[in-house]
Amino acid sequence: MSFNFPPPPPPKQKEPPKEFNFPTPPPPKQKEEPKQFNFPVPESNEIAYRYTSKEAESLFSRAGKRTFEEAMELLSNVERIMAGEDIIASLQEKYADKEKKMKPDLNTLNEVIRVVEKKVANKKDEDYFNEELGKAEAGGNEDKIRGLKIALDVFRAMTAPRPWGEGSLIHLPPEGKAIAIGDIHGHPDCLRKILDESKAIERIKSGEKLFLVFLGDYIDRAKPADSGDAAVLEAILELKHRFADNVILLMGNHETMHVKFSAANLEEVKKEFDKRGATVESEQRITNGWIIRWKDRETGERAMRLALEKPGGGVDVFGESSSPHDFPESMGKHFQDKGGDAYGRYMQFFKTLPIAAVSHNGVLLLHAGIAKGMESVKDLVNPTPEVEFQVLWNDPWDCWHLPNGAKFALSDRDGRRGTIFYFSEAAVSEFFAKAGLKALVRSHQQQNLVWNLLASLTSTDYDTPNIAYLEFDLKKEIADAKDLDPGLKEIASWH
Ligand SMILES: [Mn+2]
Repeated sequence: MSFNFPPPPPPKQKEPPKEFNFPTPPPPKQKEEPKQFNFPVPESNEIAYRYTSKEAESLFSRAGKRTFEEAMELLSNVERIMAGEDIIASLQEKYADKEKKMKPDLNTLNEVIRVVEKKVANKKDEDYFNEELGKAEAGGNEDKIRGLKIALDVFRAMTAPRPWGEGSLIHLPPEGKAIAIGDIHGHPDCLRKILDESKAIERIKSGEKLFLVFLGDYIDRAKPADSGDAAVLEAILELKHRFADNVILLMGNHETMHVKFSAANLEEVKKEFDKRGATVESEQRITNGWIIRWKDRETGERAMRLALEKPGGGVDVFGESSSPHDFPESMGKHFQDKGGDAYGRYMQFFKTLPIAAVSHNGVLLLHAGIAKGMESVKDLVNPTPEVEFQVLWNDPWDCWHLPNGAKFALSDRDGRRGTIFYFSEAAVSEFFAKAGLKALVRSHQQQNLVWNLLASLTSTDYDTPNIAYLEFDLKKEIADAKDLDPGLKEIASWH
């Protein structure tokens, strides 16, 4: 993949305020500097783009079209796989049909697995199976050929380097390629274009060691509003179900936000609203949570944002028209009377998502940013609520260098003063030196940029799939983020 954009003009360097009132700097004004992010964006994806990937097409043929029961069954299957029920289960699923046809020498898949396990234990290599397969082919024994082909597949699957989870942190395999995918936000067309353009499914099916790392924010701000969230969730779940080892789903702030809401106590929620002067008009019970409607939407929205103050323990509230937090509503529109149940089940799932992935060549992938107080990647294994909150919410300071060499500064992004931090190059640099890292890949904002240590992928809720993903090699040694993909250097040159 390469980014063929004209090099953008050099940015306007912002002067730091003369009397910098640390630790509450003014928020960056990204929206007022469109020249920095002047990439060509197709006017309409659906019209401008001709899909070519049959695999992506087939993935989306059912996405968002399942009944409630079908969607929840898919979710349960994925939960089972993610709970560590391992490769054997997914192989059994994969070969369920073929197993029925297997006969004499290797007559059940379980027997194949047992034989392969022995070979793995005895450190036999792939040549053993290739030799046996050669003999069977020479002998023309179709049953044996079929069984050995499956055995070879099983052997490869059991001996291949796989990503592994350590608490909330995923360790990527030491070789292969990774594609980091930024916020999808309920835009199935954007996800489809990414899968189409990268040929990811075809490549995984052909045996390429390719890992898709989704950086979170699958939901909210959907397009179409009534089915986009369901379609994206079903597509990523089907991907995870079919290619459990190749698909990594990280948590974003939108997932955690809804989880926090679904765990909130209604009386506590109302108290938070009262404190902030927002009047609750009505409340509707849904599974594991509530949809609150307030009289004055603006005051309600403000109250909602302020209610996020307490990391890990705060309350979060969603109003009837509370875009960009409209996932409960979109589930209601899509599954009607089952919408609340679907919402509740997805909340259970979101709670289990890891928050970061790390590669052997020093790339750290997460939704938003590094956290104040983090000393090593081990702090992501079982993160404190504060670290987890910041990983999902923090932003890079838009000039990258905070005044006076500061590493972190409190942010008041969206009025959430007190818990979100801006981080500077100095912060990343210091953390990377301790942690042995080279590049941070994150998304979370409407900007696409590469600085020396940071690659930020724009959110697809602005219909920009072509710059919302980044492919890189997991083995190649890199010095910094600019080495992740040669095409990115062009973008990097302006800063
Ligand atoms: Mn986000």
